Parts: sequence; C-alpha cells; structure tokens
Amino acid sequence: SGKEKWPRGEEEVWKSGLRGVDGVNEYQAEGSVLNWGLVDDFGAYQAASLSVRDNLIVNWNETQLHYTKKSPKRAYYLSLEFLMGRTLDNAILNLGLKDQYTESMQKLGFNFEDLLAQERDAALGNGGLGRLAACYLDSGASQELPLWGYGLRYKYGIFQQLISPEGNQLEAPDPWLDNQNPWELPRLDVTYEVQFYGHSERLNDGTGRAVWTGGQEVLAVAYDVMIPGCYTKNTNNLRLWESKPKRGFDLNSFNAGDYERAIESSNSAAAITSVLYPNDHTFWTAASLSDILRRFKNIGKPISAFPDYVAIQLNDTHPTLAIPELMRILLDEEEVSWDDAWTIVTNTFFYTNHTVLPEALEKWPVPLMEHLLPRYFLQAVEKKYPGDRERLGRMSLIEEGFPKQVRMAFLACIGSRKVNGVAELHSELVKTTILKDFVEFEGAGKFSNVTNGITPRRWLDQCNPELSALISKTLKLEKPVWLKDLYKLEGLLKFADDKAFRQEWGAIKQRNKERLAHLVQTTLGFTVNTNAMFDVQIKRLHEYKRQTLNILGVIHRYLNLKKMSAAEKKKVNPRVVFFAGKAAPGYYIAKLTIRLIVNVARVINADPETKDLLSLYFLPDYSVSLAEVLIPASDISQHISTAGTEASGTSNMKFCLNGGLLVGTVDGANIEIAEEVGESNVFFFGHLAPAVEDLRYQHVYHPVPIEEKCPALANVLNQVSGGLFGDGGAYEPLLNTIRQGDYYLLSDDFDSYMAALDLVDEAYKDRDEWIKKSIKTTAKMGKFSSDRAINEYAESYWNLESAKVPA
Ligand code: GL9
Repeated sequence: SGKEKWPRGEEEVWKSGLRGVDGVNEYQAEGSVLNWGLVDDFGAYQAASLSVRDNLIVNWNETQLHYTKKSPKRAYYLSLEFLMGRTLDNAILNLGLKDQYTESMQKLGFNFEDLLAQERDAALGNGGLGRLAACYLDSGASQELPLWGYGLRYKYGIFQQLISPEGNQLEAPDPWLDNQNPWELPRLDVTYEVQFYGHSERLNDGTGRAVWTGGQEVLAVAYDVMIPGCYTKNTNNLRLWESKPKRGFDLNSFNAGDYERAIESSNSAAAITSVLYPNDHTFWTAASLSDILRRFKNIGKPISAFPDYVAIQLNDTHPTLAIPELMRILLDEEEVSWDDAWTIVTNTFFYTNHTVLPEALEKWPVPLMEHLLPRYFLQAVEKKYPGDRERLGRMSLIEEGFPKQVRMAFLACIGSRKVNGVAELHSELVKTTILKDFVEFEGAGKFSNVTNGITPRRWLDQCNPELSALISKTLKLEKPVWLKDLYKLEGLLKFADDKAFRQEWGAIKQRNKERLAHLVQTTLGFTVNTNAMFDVQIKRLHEYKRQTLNILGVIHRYLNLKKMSAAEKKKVNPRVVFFAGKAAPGYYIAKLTIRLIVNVARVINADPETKDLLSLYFLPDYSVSLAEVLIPASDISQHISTAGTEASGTSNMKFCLNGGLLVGTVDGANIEIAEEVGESNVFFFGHLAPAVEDLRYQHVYHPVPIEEKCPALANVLNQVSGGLFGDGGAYEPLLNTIRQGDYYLLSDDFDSYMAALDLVDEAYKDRDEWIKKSIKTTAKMGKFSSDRAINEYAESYWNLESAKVPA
C-alpha cells in the first residue's frame, strides 16, 4: 500500500491490532514468541517466512525419508549457478497458502505484497543458464522426481549494477546473506574434507592403490535449500557447499606475532565460495561426488550398479571436473579397473551444452587433471582413422600450446552417456560444428536435443496473478491442473473470438503496465506513458544479443519523428522502450552500449517534440524480481541475436506465456515458438543461420562501405559520432565494431529489423486483432513448460521414475 510503511527503528506506534498500543506489544509483554518489539515490514516478512518454512521442513523431511526408504534411482543436477530469485511467494503458492497468508497478514496490519518485496533475491547466477537450473528444480519437485541440485553457496551473488550520471555501469557487491536466509538449513552434520591441489601417490603396499596427498585441506559444509513442488508433498533439496578452513588459523604464526600470516590460509579457504564464479571448480565437484557416493553406498549395492542408481547432469562444462574426480575415486578408493571405471563414468554422466560461441568454450590447464584423463581415447581415434593426423589434433582433449589446456567440452562429451543442446537449431549446430568429429566417431545416437523450458508457476501464476486467475476461471480448471499440464492452455484458443474475454485480457495487460510504471515512478522518479506500446529487451549485455541494434533502431525512429509534420505524427503509435541487463565487468564494448542507451534516453525523453511518442528507459540492476514485473507488462519483446548465436533463450518463452508478442531473429527457441504460435503471430526478421558464415566472409574479403550498404544505419552512426548524445568520440570503439568487420551483422539486418518494427506498429493499430494474437500466443505455449523438459531428461536420459510422497 505504501502508506503503512514502518521503517525499522521508527518510534511511531501503530495504533491498533496485534502490535499493541503505546509502544508496548501485548505479546512482548507476555514474553511470547512474537517478541519482536515494533515490527516493520522486514520483521513481518521474516516472521511469515519462518512460519512457511515450518511447513516446508515437514514436507522436506518426509520427502527425504521417503526417498531413502524407497531407494529409487536419483538424478543430480550439477550447476555452478542457481538463479533462484525470491522464495516466499513461490513457496506459499506451491503450498496453496497464498490467500490465507494475504488475509492473515492483512489482519496483522500488513500489505502482503509489501512484505514479499522485502526479500532479497538469491542471485547465484549470471543469466539464462542459472535461471534454467532454478526452473528445472521447481519442475523436478512438481513432477515428484527424486532430483537434487548441487551447487555453491556464494556469500556474494552477482554484482549489483549501478549507473553513474555519465551512464557508466558501476559494480557493487551483493551481500545477500547479510539479512539471514530463512530458506536454507545449515547442515553442520554434513561436511567433507576436500584436499585442494595435491596429487595422487601410489602406495608401496603392493596393491597398486594410490592416495591423494599434499595440498591445502578445506572443509565443505552443506547448506540445504528446500525446493517445494507445486501442490504436492514432494519437497526436493538443493545442496549448496560453503568452504571453510579446516584448521582455523595458524597458531605458530599467531604466537610469533604475524597475524596476517596466521589467517592467510584460513582466508583463502573461505574465499572459494565467496563470490559467484570462483575459478577453481575442484572443491565443489569433490564434495558433491563424495556425498552422492555415500548416499549410494547406503543402499548396499556393488559399485558396478552405480549408474543404475545415479544419474548426473552437467549444466554446461563448468562442473566437468566431476568426471575425472569420479574416475579418481573409482580407481584409487574403490579399486576398480580403468576400463570398468570408465564404463561406470560414461553411464552416469550427461552433458548439456549451452553455447556454441567459441570464446565461451572452457579450457583448463592440463596439470589439474593430468593423471586422470582417458589417454587411450586418442588411441581409439587413431585405430578408427589410421593416419588421419589432422583429425587426431582436432579431437585431442588437450590443446597444444603454453600452457597446454584441456578442452572441457570434449572431456564432458566423451565422459557422458548423452550430450544435448537446448533448442532444435542449437543441438543441430552442436552436432555440425563444435562436436562434429565426435558425432562421426561415437555415432549420432549419443547426441540429441532437449528444448529448454520455464516454470509456469513463477513465470505466470506468481508474476501475473490476474492473468492466472482469468485462465483458471475461463478454462474452469483448478489452478494446479493447468499449471502442471500447460498444454491445457490451448483451451483458451476458442475464447480469442469472445469480445468480453478479450476485454478482460486487455485490461489485465494494461494493469500490468501500470504496475511497471508505478515501480519506475517510485524507484527512478520517471513518469511512464502507459498508453504507449511497451517494447522490452532484457538480458545480459552482449554483442551477439545485439542490444546495439535495438538502440540504433530507437535512434533511427527518433530521427524520423523529428522530420515528421504534426499531421504525420498524429498517426504514430506511441512507444516506450525498456532495456535492462548487466554487462560483465570487463566487457568494455557491452558497457559502452549501456552508456549509449542511457545517454540516448536522456536526450529523447527530454525532447518536447517527440517525447509523447517515443521514450526510453534503462532500468538498472536487472534481476529475477525485476523480470517478474517487466515481463507481464510487455506488448512486444525483442530477441534479436545474430542467427545461430543464441542457443535457446528462455525469456522469449516467458514473454509469450504472458501474452507479449515476439520480435526476433530466426534463432534458438524463437523458431520453435513460431512453430507453435504460427508465424503470423511473431515478427521475424534478419538473415538465417546458414547465411551467416558467408556474410562474415564478405565483410572481410569484399567489404562494402556502410553508406552504400545501409544508408539508414550509416546516418544513425554519424549522428552518434557527431555528438547528438553527448561526447561522440566516446562511442567510437562501439561504432567501429559495426563499421569494421561487423561480426554480428548489424548492417546486414538493420533494414529488415526496421521493417519488422513497422509491421509491429501496423498490427498494434488494430487492438482487437492484437489481443487475439496475444491470446493465441499464450494458448500455444504448453510446450515450453519446464515440466515437459524435465520429463524428457527423466525419461530419455536419466531413466528416472517419479517417487510421490504419500499425502
Ligand atoms: C545460455 C544461452 O546463451 C541461452 O541461449 C540459453 O537459453 C541458456 C540456457 O540454456 O544458456 N548459455 C550461457 O552460457 N548463458 C546462457 O544464457 N549465459 C548465461 O547464463 C550468462
């Protein structure tokens, strides 16, 4: 409500209800558990969370006992990132307790939505890959699958983004745990010793066994995060490891007065899980595997049965060290022969590739795992292709050079039972580019596709409660029924022709736009025109995602508006463009794009001739929670990567699920979305993936000046250089990426991009038709539920069956 805000420590007393009068809380006086003193929103959020947690713990405990008793095959999702966002709302929705909580908190004098906003995001991830992991956990629990996540408990999540007055991105730490985290259970009883660095040494006892020695000893302490399923008792576990020094500090140095030295190694141990993306992944894979192995051993089966009880999914190559680590355990600790160990390993692991961009393919120094690499792999290749030295070089796990490096994607590939990409086109590209030789060598059967999905619980029910309620009412279905079988949305199709329904649909979109406008007003102080079309691009800043194309398009539109007569302007459809996203701190060109966006916004939003028709906002510090407000408010969203570069994209699915239309290239999951909703309901543009290589070749060997090739774009670039948006020279490095080489093909796609946006304007004029498109889009999004995706993994990959906890 905003009215009854109760800043912490304020002396004023709320005059009624349970919080007592005259500054004395009745419950405080009685010494009850509600002994909080004056309770503000944050305190009430904490109290509500603890009471929800009580429910969760019971379910979580029963679920773990049930799995232990039944010993089903289990799957483990190993990921360095879990971008969970907030938990309270998600938990009470999944428990079916939202109405009760809203009502009770109101009786206590609180607006529940304000309380929800008190929670800090758990932002243990960078972007789509980490959010995908979070959606899969939600679906695993909802589908009652024995699926656990393993990751790291970073003390600091992804950096907070600030924007300086000049428009530069600044980074600040995200100490998200400072307020305590009610959603995790510290498990001091689950700790492992991990030896960092060190080496394997043969024992001299004639057995041929080896032990790992040397290095620094670090403790891995488990924190369990409860993952409630939707309307089920099944509450799965996400186990996050915290690193801790094993021996406290070094007493000798301490006694000698060298305090810095005394705490040095204890600090370096704690640093491992300090910030998102440490560079050493050994720690965590070692702890996770010990944990998985211990659980397996409790079943009492021989080690050869390991793959019958355990499936491990690698979320990209980041956790690939689990492969050599399991080899080490099997060889050195379980005394299994090399061949048998390799059989176990290759039946346990599964590898998902999330990008074909060459610069994103991980390479690691050889010495880290020298002794554990399957060396005979190349011998096998040699045997199959005698004398083909070139192929041998291409396929080697080790890239020659200084230092020698391990190609992690290759290791993940040969160490896994199956390999998949994350959308049809991407999986095809994996097979025909980066892993082509491996397809030839191992057979195509090992490689397949699982198109990504998103959880409709968070990305519809939670973020768009009005639309969710309208859907339940219209389909005459209880919420969990269609939320757990998203294909049921097709039932909405026939209502596209129902005028009253369309009106309700449109009114909800309008209110969601107002909700976003309210947020912008209260946080940034800008008044957003809610009668305009809302056009949104939110994602990590990256050249391949082409936010630059978008902002240059906005400038083009602005320049056109400036040329128009008053009569022409009357026909123009007002538009508000939103950007949000973080740039990697060291990614200079991406940061320059942010700077350009911010400065274009400053000029355009202040221009009295055009500002009612075109305005632009860069919303700082993009997060899961911000996405939950932006996505339901969009009329269109942009997914405009150079064809073949965006493996899948998942926000495209979220926008469409909420009835936003898609402007995009023929790339990633855009293609499958269009297949579902029909091409007439998306706005496609740009060159296709097979043309990209040729175009790049042309740029280099037969360059055509941009003035000739795309005059409209050349004009925009000149305006920027000329200083229309402040110091033109500052943008030169960014503009030159387009003028020279234009690796991401902006000059090739600019004209068709602008044409697509014109079609959007045309279509938006017929509001009734537009809403029909919107309804049809939502109705056809069934395929993109992460429930569908997780079931594909469970059935075709892990051979995993559901294990429902009895009610
Ligand atoms: C990504 C791809 O770029 C996306 O297209 C894809 O949707 C997701 C999930 O499969 O994975 N791969 C990748 O490295 N990131 C992705 O988003 N990057 C980040 O998460 C920052």
